[in-house]
Amino acid sequence: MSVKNPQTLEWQALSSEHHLAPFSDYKQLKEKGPRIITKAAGVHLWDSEGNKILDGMAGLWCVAVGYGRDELVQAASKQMKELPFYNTFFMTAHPPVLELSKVVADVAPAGMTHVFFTGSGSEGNDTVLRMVRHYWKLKGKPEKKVIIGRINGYHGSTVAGASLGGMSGMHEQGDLPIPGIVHIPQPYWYGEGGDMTPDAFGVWAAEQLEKKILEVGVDNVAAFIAEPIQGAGGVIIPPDTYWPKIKEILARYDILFVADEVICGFGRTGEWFGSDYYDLKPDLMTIAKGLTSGYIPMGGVIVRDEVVKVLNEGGDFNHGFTYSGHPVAAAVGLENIRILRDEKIIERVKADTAPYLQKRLRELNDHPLVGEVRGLGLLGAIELVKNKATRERYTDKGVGMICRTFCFDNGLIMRAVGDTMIIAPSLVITHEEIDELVTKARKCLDLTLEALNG
Ligand code: PXG
Repeated sequence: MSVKNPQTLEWQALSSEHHLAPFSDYKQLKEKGPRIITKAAGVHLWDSEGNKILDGMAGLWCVAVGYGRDELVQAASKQMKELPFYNTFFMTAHPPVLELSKVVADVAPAGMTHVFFTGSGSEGNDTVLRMVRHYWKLKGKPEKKVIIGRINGYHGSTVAGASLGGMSGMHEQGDLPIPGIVHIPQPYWYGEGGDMTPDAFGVWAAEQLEKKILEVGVDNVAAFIAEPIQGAGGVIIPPDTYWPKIKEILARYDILFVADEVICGFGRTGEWFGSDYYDLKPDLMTIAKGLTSGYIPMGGVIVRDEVVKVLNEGGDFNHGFTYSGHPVAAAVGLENIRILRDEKIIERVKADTAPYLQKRLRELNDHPLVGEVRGLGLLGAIELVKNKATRERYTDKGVGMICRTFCFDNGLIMRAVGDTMIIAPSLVITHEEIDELVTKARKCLDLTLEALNG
């Protein structure tokens, strides 16, 4: 590979010799070497070759306030000097974790006033599993253990997270899911709706929850977990009928509802949480990513007051992480939420940048490769197909990866989930940057089509 910067090769050699990367094809990574990202500002990244790239994925769905916010650096630095670490176990706490708990409760849906902090979204969902089973035991119903997730849902990569999720590629490795976790179909109309209308398919997909509850037995079911909008699964926006029907079913049965807000939380839909957008009233909400804008790792679970009341009467909860409520992460989280609130970033997404992005993205519908453009808030998906009318795919071509590579080479980061291109830019993206994103996306769609025809 010819490079402009000899250091690129040195770093790539270190990768090959010493680094085991997450979610990567190791053989391919060894052959090609990783692209080295060296700095960032706003919504742009630079690689070690000096290329400037528009980051259409906000890091990995997380850099809500954009790169380069000095206030977050200062908050971390001040906290590191004052108290870089202390734990929150065994009857101790520190100011940042307590202040952040209050601020998260302020922005959370009504009646959800307590937070259990973790180091990541996966740890958040491990906490969910432990907490809901503990809750039902305290309620005198220890047999209520089964958690229902969804096929192609994503809830993290720890053993519990990957089991709650419904990613077949993850289940194949490591003999997952663990016992006590079952899955129902996803509300992915474009991919799986067949001849049904979106509305009819939404009802059908929701009814699968009731079917599963009855199959497992309501006395055995602890909870249902779902992302308001599936992110890693391909920005899957359920038909309008889906969540109302799910809510109806949940109201009929005594089970907990867990909204995994790791992607939807902290403004991505134009509301603070996806649960606000769809009026979901969850009992627990998993959070991470936008909580600290990814500047430092932190996740957690926001818990409804009725659940907390039961936990409060239950003695020891034998669960926690060294870094639960880490003071530096908490200080960054506090400052991040202050920025989101003071600069009215989420209000701007809702009133201005989300409608603009959605309008501009839909212009790509006229492209011969594009079967559907969908999106909501600052989330978007572009389905690549061979035949627009029948939704037929290009089988065995890896069109998504071809397009993703063109994007990478032309200064745009879009993720490919199969043949679905997805975006989730920072919440601070401007109209001009949205224009840049859509222009680059169209160019890369053209290049992909040329490559397929060539
Ligand atoms: N829940 C959801 C909904 C997520 O999107 C997690 C939990 C786990 O969070 P941590 O912090 O443990 O990674 C996530 C994470 C992708 C991709 O390919 C998405 C995630 C992670 C890695 C890759 O889009 N989401």
